[in-house]
Amino acid sequence: MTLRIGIIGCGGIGQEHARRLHFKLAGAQVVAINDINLAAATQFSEMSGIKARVLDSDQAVIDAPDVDALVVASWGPAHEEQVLACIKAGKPVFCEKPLAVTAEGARRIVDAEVQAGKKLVQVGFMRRYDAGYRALKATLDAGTVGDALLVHAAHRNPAVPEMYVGDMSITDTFIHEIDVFRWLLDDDYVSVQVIEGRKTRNAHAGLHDPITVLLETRQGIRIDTEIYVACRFGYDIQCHVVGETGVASLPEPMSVPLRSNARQGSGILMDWKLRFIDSYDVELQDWIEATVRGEVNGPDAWDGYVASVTAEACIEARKTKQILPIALPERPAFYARQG
Ligand code: NAI
Ligand code: ISE
Repeated sequence: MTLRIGIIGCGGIGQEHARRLHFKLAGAQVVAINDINLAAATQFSEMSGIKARVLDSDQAVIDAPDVDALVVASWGPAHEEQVLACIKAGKPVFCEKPLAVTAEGARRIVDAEVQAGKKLVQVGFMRRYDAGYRALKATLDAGTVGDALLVHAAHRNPAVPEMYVGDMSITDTFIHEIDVFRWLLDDDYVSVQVIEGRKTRNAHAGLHDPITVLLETRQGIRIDTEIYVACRFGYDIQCHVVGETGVASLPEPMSVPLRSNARQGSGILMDWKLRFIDSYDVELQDWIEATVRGEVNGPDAWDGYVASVTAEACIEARKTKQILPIALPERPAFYARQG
């Protein structure tokens, strides 16, 4: 069966997902698209060669009888309403992060899905599909370094645009770590502290950069993460898990080690798209196959909700300069972990 897909939001990542779904991955075809900028959507449909129907509203894509499933890649503030509309229509939806821009909004999605009685929502936390993170998780699950005690991590971007301001280091960037550490450690968070230290002169006026986030999990694991989005030197994702008998680290992306000109070293990527390009492919191929089986296999609405609750706690902790508790309701049976 070919899964017929509607895309809502044809900006940077919407275009990339549309191309990979239509041309690269197996079992899917993009049949309808929408963007609030209809001219841009039309141009994309033609220029990309996808030649999907361009519909004049998000709801028209959701309602289209030949659309089996949706990809929501619009701006974050539009996600909640669009995902709720997909649930109402009974259609599976892959929503880019964040699931919603508030925890309350994400909770409304969880409640609507539970009410509908069927899991339909997957959130675009693609790091769970990255070969490096998967190898690290397999190492931890095998007990190779014993129980995890500490995590030292970093999320470094070379630069961010002027529109990236305020708490986006948390809501746009650190949100990936929030999700991936829960999955990696099979745990949830109980407290958070955010520390603003010396600011780099390379950050623009609206941004305090870098920051450090300290999370504590239910099992007492302490996680420190540096978020440094004007670091200049590269897109650099680090994760080192200290266990009782050793340290397990996220593998570096492949790069040819060089000895040349009296120096030795290897390259660092500059673009997050290149760092995670394979994981987007694996993520969406898995989504296509699970959707055809009528399942949600990846990060679900509950994961999206927990990420939003945690992000809000981080923002409050940053504002108050306090160590704050993270209060999560019990995971509903509807979202019980598989396996
Ligand atoms: P973008 O700004 O390039 O594209 C967003 C598009 O959505 C624009 O074309 C805009 O016109 C359209 N749009 C806005 N509101 C809309 C609405 N109500 N209905 C239809 N279209 C609407 O942004 P980008 O980078 O593509 O990000 C989109 C989403 O994907 C964001 O939530 C972002 O956080 C997420 N993202 C996820 C990444 C990941 O690694 N998983 C990487 C980059 C973005
Ligand atoms: C961007 O929106 C993403 O989602 C990337 O994966 C992340 O690394 C980057 O920091 C964000 O700005």
